[in-house]
Amino acid sequence: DRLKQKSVSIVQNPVSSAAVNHKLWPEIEKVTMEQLHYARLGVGEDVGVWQLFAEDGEMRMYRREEEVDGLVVDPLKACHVVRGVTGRELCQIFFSPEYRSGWETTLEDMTVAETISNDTLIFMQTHKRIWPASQRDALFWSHIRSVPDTEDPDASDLWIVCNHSTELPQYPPNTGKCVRVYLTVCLVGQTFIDPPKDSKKISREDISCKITYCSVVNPGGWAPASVLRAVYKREYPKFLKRFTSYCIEQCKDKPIQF
Ligand code: 6CM
Repeated sequence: DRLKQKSVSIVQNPVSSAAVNHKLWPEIEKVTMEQLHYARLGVGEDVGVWQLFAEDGEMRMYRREEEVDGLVVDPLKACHVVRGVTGRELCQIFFSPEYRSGWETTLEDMTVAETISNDTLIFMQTHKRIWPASQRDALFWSHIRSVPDTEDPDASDLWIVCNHSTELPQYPPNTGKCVRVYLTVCLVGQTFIDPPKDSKKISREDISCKITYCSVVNPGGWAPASVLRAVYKREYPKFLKRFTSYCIEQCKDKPIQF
């Protein structure tokens, strides 16, 4: 029996994604693990100084003012606690195309440009125009996975979705009315379970999820800094509140997915 268990763990240890043979895989692997590390650093342990710009209940949003070639690329980091949902459920909803229009408030259009595997997709999106700048679009791979919590091996697995800009010959940048943005985004969810009262089955009241959302978006071309910063200040809190309440609503009558 011990032998059997050992061979199972050897087989299951390597990343099991069906995307491993894709040419983007080394990049997907590297960027996802880097983002996970970066997300797990507290705002105090991180390099650079974070400035709190929005707060609502347990939600905290921080940014750092940064510019590259005169373009605003302010890194953003947000932490929140969501009750009644798991990290897996939050990440699944953030990743899956069928839910996107239900929570993504800045979206105009979304297409799955390539299905690499069931956990890795390439999305082509157009976003709403911000006056007076040109409309923006984004082409990015999106990867979802669970990883053991190395800091607390007894805790349940962490779930992460990582989105990162890519290129495809079918979708060249800056050819139509849109300017291409370049993004690196991640959402990490860690599930906590309160011991259920009177040894009853775990219910949604006993679970909560700590989430971290990190984002760096390069606008790709001219956009006035003050307008962009004002839009981010309004849109990011709106996004996180809408996204989390959408997840609670979607999950409430369904069996818990750990
Ligand atoms: O992370 C978020 N969404 C993901 C799924 O769509 C994905 C996409 C990120 C795109 C970020 C580009 C935004 C640039 C365009 C901003 C347009 C603002 C329009 C305002 C309309 C009045 O990672 C959530 C992204 C939330 C952005 C606020």
